[in-house]
Amino acid sequence: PVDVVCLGESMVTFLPTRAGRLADVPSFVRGIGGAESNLACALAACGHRVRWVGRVGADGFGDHLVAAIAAYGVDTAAVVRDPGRPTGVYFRTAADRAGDGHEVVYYRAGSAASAMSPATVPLEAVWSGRVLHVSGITAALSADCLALMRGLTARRDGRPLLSFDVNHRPGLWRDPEGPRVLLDLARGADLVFTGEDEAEEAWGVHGGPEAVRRALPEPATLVVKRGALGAVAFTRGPAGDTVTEVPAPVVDVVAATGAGDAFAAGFLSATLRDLPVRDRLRYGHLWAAAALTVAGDLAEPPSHAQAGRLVGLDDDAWG
Ligand code: KDG
Repeated sequence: PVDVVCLGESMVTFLPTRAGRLADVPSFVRGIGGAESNLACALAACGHRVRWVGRVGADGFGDHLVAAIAAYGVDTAAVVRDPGRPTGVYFRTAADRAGDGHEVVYYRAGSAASAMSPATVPLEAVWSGRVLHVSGITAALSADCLALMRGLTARRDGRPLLSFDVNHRPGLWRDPEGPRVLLDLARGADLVFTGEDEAEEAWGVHGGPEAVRRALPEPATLVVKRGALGAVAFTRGPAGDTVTEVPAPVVDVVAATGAGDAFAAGFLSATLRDLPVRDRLRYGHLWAAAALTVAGDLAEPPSHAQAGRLVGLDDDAWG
């Protein structure tokens, strides 16, 4: 029995050995990335049963990705290897002191994962968990991937809880109107994560978390992340509607990449353990804080025992 299935493209990532522009950085260090597998690795590292479903090339980068993700304890048995297409790769640079040089450059067009479709992805494995977690990145990869996302987000009785992270990546959309489809997809999910900034950029929603909720009333739970300000969860249930706001802890940010995935992982971990909404948000913040303080996509999340102590502190300690 699997707790969470994550579906999406994973890539080998290359992180710079020094700050500066892509044109100037002489060498990079290999890591692994991909929003959905980042979430899978974080959950598995904390003892949840997690499966990652995706497609990678039948190449060395594909071997590395599958092995590195499996090493976190994630079940990779349903990952498809494509002999005809390569594994996606991306490079990241870090800003120098003047603040110049933060770039994200993808080499993923035509990747094995871009051929994900309802026909090429093992749907039985996709729906085999208590939760299916997907993200808006997949919708941007190809027409086939968008068709897959439309199918997965179509409401169906009895399906596992569908968790959707909007993950708007402007660099992946050629048509500026493209990201509007993320709103339709989010409407079909049960649990949605979005940044307030993403909702503005992707959908033109201004006016804070309440405005985002008005634009997206369907999901039973909507989490609006506000960066250093914290996060707000809107829930709808038999006992009525609730709005819960939790401030974020103050951290020295090394790199923001992967923090959203870690937040969603912490929130889901607490959801799987039926903790109250306030604690779900606190777990999200704590796991995000761990990811914010490392250069790579992935950090070791705090253990349940450690996190439990911090989550249990009173509101003053969190404010
Ligand atoms: O959330 C982190 C991801 O953005 C990173 O791992 C790369 O999946 C990725 C993407 O498509 O941007």
